[in-house]
Amino acid sequence: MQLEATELNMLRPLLRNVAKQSVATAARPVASRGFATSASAPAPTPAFNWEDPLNARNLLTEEEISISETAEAYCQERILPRVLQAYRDENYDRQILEEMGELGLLGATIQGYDCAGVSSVASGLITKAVERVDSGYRSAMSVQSALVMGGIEEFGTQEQKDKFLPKMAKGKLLGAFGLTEPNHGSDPGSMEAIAKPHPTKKGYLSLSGSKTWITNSPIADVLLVWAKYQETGKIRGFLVERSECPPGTLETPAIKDKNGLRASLTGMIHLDECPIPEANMFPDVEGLTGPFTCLNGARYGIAWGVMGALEDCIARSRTYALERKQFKGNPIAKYQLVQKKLADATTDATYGTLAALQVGRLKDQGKATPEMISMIKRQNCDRALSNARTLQEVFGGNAVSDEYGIGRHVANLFVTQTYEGQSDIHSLILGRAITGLQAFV
Ligand code: TGC
Ligand code: FAD
Repeated sequence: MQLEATELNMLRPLLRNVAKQSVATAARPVASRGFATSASAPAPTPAFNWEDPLNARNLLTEEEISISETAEAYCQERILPRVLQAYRDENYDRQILEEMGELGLLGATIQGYDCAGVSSVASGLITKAVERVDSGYRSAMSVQSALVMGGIEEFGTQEQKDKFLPKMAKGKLLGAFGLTEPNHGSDPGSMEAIAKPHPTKKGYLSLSGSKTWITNSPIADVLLVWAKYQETGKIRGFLVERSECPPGTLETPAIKDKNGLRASLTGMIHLDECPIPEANMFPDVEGLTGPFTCLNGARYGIAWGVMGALEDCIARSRTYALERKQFKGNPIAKYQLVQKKLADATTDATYGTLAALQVGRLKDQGKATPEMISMIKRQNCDRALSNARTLQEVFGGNAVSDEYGIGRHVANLFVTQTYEGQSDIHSLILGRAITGLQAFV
């Protein structure tokens, strides 16, 4: 199903205009608008809202609420109807990226280059809206926005920014981020990919090596590949343009038959003496600081996103439990064991969202640390996976049917707990920060 051009046009001005206002009024929380009570009339007791139990909405600006609603409307009306078939077919419709680009959802925190320039919290809300539908769609967006566009914005030359960012913001160029190798996943510092001076082409480097489990790689146009620069032995970032690679120097085979994240394309990157212009290397950043800086943005986004997936699991389970009757015609939602599952999951989704929001606010003030991001990435992924798995039980046998959507989230959430630093790796990052003792030596 394709989004009609007219419908996109209705949504697009909203997000872009909202983003502009957002910059002007970001410091004004919605709460400051009122809810004043008169001295004589007692304030009415607010009702409990199971969809936002601690009223996180109260901490958002009006602009953030509008952006969130625009993203939610697009995701629920336009990509949700496509996901079941895409997941069955193990297919990613590239049109989705262009639609997201039209709406200003790609590279949304970047200022300029045709990007929306929204707050980190607004970008988290977009991510949450997308992952409420499917982690795979969020994955494609995260790689494009945080890992590749974020990397170019942070470390690229002016020429690289001008060349790639506007087209990537529109979804016309698709990015991939190659860090993981077949023999080096949690420990990318030991990577083997290497960039040497090209033996025959002046002004070019020769890039060789293999990357694996790379989101978007089979169809990506721009691949940000991290490799050791032979001259110094230090890790550097290289922008590999598929259209410029001579035959046989770049292969990106798909990894098929995945049992999770099936609505996202995953593959390998094989580089065999691929000529890369020196101008396509990031000029200054050396070592793991480069890829990990990009990962800070993507891990932050995942912490928001998985709360969207968990909220969808809660809503689906609640509806099912209210409708499904067992024992004397009672809805199973009446039984305390079922209620406890919903209470646990709702509590974790609420705490996780508030924690991500706090880190987002600190991020915009320049006060967020990588350890904070490790904390929310780990905790939110772990809680989302554990609760989704428990809520799956509410569906009984029907949980096994893909029509109910819960099994898809559970399988996806295993992946979110694994990529961008598996949860135990983030425990070690936190443990190191807490004790001051290095665990990785
Ligand atoms: P370590 O000594 O800790 O650090 C090496 C250098 O990197 C710097 N650094 C950071 N800089 C910015 N942000 C961060 N979060 C940083 N973490 C570390 C650090 O300051 C140091 O700089 P310098 O100047 O001293 O050299 O390195 P280590 O080798 O001991 O690292 C250990 C560990 C566990 C932290 C690290 O290797 C790790 O995080 N492993 C997990 C690997 C990972 O996250 N891979 C992700 C692959 S990409 C992906 O999964 C995308 S999926 C996308 C999708 O589909 O959504
Ligand atoms: P390993 O590093 O082999 O780890 C296996 C297990 O050992 C884990 O549980 C880990 O926690 C544990 N372990 C490892 N070291 C230690 C230690 N010191 N102490 C205790 N436990 C330890 N990568 C990219 O670069 N770009 C992408 O776009 C990308 N997309 C992905 C998409 C999908 C669908 C998947 C599944 C992965 C993707 N990845 C990507 C790769 C991902 O980042 C890695 O799978 C992840 O970092 C873990 O590496 P590994 O699979 O090699 O596991």
